[in-house]
Amino acid sequence: MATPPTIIPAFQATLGSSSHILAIAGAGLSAASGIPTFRGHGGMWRKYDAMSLATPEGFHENPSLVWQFYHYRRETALKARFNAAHAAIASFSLPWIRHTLAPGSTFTLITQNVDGLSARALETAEASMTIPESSTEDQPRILEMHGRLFDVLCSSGSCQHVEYNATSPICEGLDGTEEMVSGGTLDPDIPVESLPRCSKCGSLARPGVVWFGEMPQHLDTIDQLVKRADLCIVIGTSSTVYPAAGYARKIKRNGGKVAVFNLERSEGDEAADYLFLGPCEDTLPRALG
Ligand code: BV8
Ligand code: ZN
Repeated sequence: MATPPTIIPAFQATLGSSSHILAIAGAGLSAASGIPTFRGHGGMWRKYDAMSLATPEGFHENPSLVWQFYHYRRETALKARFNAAHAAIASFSLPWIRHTLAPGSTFTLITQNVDGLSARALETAEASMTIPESSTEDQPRILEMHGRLFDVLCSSGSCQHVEYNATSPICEGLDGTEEMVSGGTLDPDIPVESLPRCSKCGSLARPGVVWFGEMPQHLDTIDQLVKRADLCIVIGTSSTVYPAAGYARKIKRNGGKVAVFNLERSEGDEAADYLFLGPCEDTLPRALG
């Protein structure tokens, strides 16, 4: 189903009449930056079993395998640059830009991605212009609900130390393993002593991402924002992981509108009011332009 040319003016008319806009993003938003998605061709879950790597049990079972997987993703994200879709969302997050298309509206990006690229795009957008003092907003511009690759937590359960750590490599023991991991092989025998340690107590550290079975971050804020949203923009996600996958349906049920930006058809997009099929790095800058 091609995207009809009339879709952009129609979508922008809806932007103009929306008061509280939410964007829900997934791995497809970062695909053009060279970050592999989970389920598509070349997707990470194709090569690795998500449920054995992205779970607390998997980490407990074999921290060496899990750390190689996340070290590979850290190194990939460190080399990546945000793309035109990240930049379009970042500009739209700035009220004095957004209000030309959506006067008086509020906006938050809720991202499932842990690569930090949306935050980098937002920092660049904010730094590139002087922020008019009138723009003080009480709503967050971005919520990283599945955590961040560069947050490193103590896994001891008692120390609770968290730090932002973007060093490459994070530790000697993982250095150079990214080549193997990208080929789909993991070395189960990196000794646990050579894995990242908590800088406070020396216990084994873990990546600061939300694993399956763990509580996503910022849920209370997200639930409030979903309740009052009247437009949901769904970008580059298969909409298969909850609770993120349920937000668009909730907003639709509350009488709001839904726009989906995806390379191909995705779960629940038949309920969308606007369906932009194609690479979001092309479609999104045009729709929010
Ligand atoms: C939880 C971080 C308790 C780690 C990830 C109902 C309610 C609540 C929970 C559940 C429920 N039912 C089941 C559950 C449990 C579970 C779950 O959803 N399981 C699934 C398998 C059914 N959920 C959880 O465990 C969550 N926690 O439930 O806590 C609770 C209870 C009640 C209420 C609240 C909480 C925690 C889940 C978090 C897991 N962590 N990531 C890491 O990254 O390693 S999940 C990971 O996969 C992503 O973060 C993302 O969330 C998810 C889905 O991936 P996508 O981003 O969609 O990527 P995917 O590859 O699938 O698709 C890419 C899409 O992009 C495709 O559609 C493709 O066509 C498109 N695309 C590609 N290129 C482009 C493009 N589109 C546009 N342009 C392009 N260029
Ligand atoms: Zn510690």
